[in-house]
Amino acid sequence: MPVRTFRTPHPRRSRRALGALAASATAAVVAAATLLPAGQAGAVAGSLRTLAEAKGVYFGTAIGQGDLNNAALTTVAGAQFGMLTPTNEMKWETVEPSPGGFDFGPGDRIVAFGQAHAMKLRGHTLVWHSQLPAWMNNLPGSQVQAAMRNHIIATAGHYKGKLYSWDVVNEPFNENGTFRDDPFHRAMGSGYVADALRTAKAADPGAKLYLNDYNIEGLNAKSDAMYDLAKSLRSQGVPLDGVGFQAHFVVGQVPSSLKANLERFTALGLEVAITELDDRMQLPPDSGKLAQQARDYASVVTTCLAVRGCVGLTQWDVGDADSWIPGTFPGEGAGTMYDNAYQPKPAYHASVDALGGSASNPSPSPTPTPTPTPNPTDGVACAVTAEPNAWNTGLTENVTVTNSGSRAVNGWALSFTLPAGQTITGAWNAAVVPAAGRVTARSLGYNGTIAPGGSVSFGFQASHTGNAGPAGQFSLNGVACSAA
Ligand code: 9MR
Repeated sequence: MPVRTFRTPHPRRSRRALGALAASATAAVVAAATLLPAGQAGAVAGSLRTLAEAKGVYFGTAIGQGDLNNAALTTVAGAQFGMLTPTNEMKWETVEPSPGGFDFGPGDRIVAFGQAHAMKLRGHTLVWHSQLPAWMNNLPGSQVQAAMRNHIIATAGHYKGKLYSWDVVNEPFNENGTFRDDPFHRAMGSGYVADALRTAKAADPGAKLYLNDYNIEGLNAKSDAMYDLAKSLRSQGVPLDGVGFQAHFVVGQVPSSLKANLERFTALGLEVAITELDDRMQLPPDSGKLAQQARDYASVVTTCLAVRGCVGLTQWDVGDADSWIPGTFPGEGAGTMYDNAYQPKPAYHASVDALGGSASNPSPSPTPTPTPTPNPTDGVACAVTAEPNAWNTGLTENVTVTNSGSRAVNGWALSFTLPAGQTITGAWNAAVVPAAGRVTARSLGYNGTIAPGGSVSFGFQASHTGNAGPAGQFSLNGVACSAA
């Protein structure tokens, strides 16, 4: 069967209007949310998130600021997913609509939702041919490099320490593997990619830096081009950490070479991630198409789990009602794991099964997250910054730990003391226990290694009773740290 070409959506095309939700279905979803233990937003036993994290990977979703008003959608997002990508809120036209005029409000709202649900965050995207403001499309070539650097420094700088990763460059290639003719390539040639990565590294040294594209999931001319670029960047020492495979699939057409393709990228020392998964079909859905979709989702999840270096999967949008697909591919849709009323579809149950859960028992005891065994302490030295951001009764705190020792730390446990009255209610980029007093944050599957001179950031939210000061007395794998 010929693989259908993925068409780049028109930037101005409006999203499909959200369908009216069946009141009873909404009530059922909201009722399920009341089962959440107080103060543990996000941690639902047997969820995609919990099962994925038990396997050392994340399972994420994408939402936009308009979605924040949809109770059924946000309930599913907060309960089932542990990673969050803003669909449009960190794109250039939103963030810098006029030269040097920045608006981080929409992106900040997505970050706040993620932090409130103890989710990790993917930044999307710094440099992309689409959703550029007119002034950027019309800029003389001689000014493009400075504008690109300024945009990256301001945007990655604003979110510094808060994001797991950035899609630094999105969709650089045409289908035949040549570079797209966009303002960046026209002004700087292919060197714009390295320039953007180096600039992002300087702005947020702790974020994983990614290139991201669609139709590169299987072995083909476009993925060959991405592979050659990634290999060349790595050999030049350009700070590239990962490649994102968007995975906008058509039912029955998941490429059989997905695993082999991901593995050639991880062999370069890169991490890989499925970043925008959906699996569309001709509407209306029927049981045969939904069964094939379930097999497709299961195979993608299974493949990621089987590839060492595949750090996680993100589904693009939460449910079929908020999906971008029908607005771009008229007559097609139903690409997510949740139907128009945010009820789980066969693809959800198949994904749960693939993650080792039991679809017939929605609340199995989760497998304990494997605890990394810290290596010996000789040669370990560390410096820590801890920056709380408080309001009357709560705070979020970003912590960055730098390995100032002589060798890599593999698997870290950072212990610290919370001021009296502070109680942790959630964390991102680390597992933190207990909730008060002397606590320990442990690395997750994807961020356990800190190279000499390197650093890792994580964070938590906490309630407080008046003392909103930073944590103190940090020690890394048992060795006391200095303040950075
Ligand atoms: O989900 C996004 C949708 O709301 C926008 O209308 C569209 C405009 O281009 O972008 C969608 O997200 C895209 C992502 O940023 C990059 N890969 C393809 C995604 C789906 O079009």
